[in-house]
Amino acid sequence: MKAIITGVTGQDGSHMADLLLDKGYSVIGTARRTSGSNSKRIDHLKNNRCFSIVETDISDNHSVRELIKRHPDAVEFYNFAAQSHVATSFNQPSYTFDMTGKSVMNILEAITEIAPEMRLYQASSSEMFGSNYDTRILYQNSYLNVYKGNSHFELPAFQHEVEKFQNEDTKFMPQSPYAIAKLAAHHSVRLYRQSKGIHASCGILFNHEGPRRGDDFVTKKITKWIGEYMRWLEKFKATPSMISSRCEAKDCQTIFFSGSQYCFPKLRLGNLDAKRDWGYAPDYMNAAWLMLQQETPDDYVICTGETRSIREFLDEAFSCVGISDWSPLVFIDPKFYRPCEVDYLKGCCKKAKEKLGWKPECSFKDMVKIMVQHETQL
Ligand code: NAP
Ligand code: F7E
Repeated sequence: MKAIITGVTGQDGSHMADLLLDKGYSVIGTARRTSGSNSKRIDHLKNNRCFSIVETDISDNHSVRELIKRHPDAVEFYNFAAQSHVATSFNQPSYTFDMTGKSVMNILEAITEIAPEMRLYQASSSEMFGSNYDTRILYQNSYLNVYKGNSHFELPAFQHEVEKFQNEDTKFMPQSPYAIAKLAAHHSVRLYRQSKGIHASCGILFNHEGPRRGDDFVTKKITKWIGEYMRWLEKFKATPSMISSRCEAKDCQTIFFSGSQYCFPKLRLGNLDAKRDWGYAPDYMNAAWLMLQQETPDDYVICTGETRSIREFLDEAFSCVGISDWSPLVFIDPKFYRPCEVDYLKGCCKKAKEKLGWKPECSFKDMVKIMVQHETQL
């Protein structure tokens, strides 16, 4: 069996290549031309005879058609290619719309015309929910009413918990050019599924992380910094407790050793209060594969059902290296605040559990540990 993966040089594409090769597929990965090499996530596959790379830019209609013409026998097509950074999308909105949104039309058209039996996976995103969530009341371990939208309502006066969540029925309310582009692609896939009858499914994936995460995403940025900081301490045979109290000054951007000239830049971050439902990337690729094994194409939310703030991620990550108070090491830089934020994400993947038999395997704690260990052991 043959499959095509766009964006194979990225986090998800590279994990998907590993997963499919393990299952015995032959994999055609696509990469766009760049002036330098960006193949570090797939270097381990370069001698694998079942893996090859084809140069393709998904924003170029001709290039996508040629790809499918050359491999009409591929049974599955996984589209992970995108400008995937939310903050960047505010500075490059049209580019993001073209790459992340409009390009998907090239893929849909080419599959419909050249290989209508080919099954398509589109990487949709929880960012499409933006500022919206639904609410339900948990009472004596069962859910009572579900309230649509994030409007306020009167709570009945008995013992209960109110849970805010997003699932396949939650209305989309995108908060960034990235999310708008993803939503355009999401609806295009639904339309081609309905109007042209192709087998195309969207995975509405919540944030998923791991050592292969891009450097500018918050989890990788934090864990990478921890790795570099620990190596810096090691170089001077120092311990975290030898750090000078000078760095506790709010506007101080550097970390010092007591009484020495050695310094290290603090970890610069933006909004620490946003909440995300973070899972482990390889688990999520399994869900994407399962979607394409179904007889009927459909859209699924993929998540852990747990939500945590960036502060909580910092607590967990620093605790892995024995640091309980990270506040003197972090500098809040307004540059990393977004013009519009997604404050709260917590998914409900009941449909994926029931229909795909999928559930997340790796816990939040283990995922953070894997990321920190990867960075400290480099
Ligand atoms: P990523 O690491 O940023 O990878 C994106 C990939 O797309 C890279 O291989 C990149 O190539 C490629 N690409 C960008 N523009 C392209 C173009 N015009 N033509 C061909 N390839 C292009 O992203 P990821 O975290 O693996 O995410 C994979 C997909 O899932 C993305 O579509 C993302 O938006 C979506 N998603 C991600 C998450 C998450 O939490 N990770 C959640 C929901 C949805 P270069 O190496 O050349 O840059
Ligand atoms: O931000 C806050 C930031 O960039 C997470 C992409 O894969 O997941 C990802 O999008 C949160 C935000 O991911 C910094 O404001 C604070 O609230 O790691 P992120 P994201 O924006 O959630 C979704 C599902 C996708 O689809 C996307 O492709 O962290 N934050 N300080 C920061 N974020 C960054 N990047 N850098 C900071 O310094």
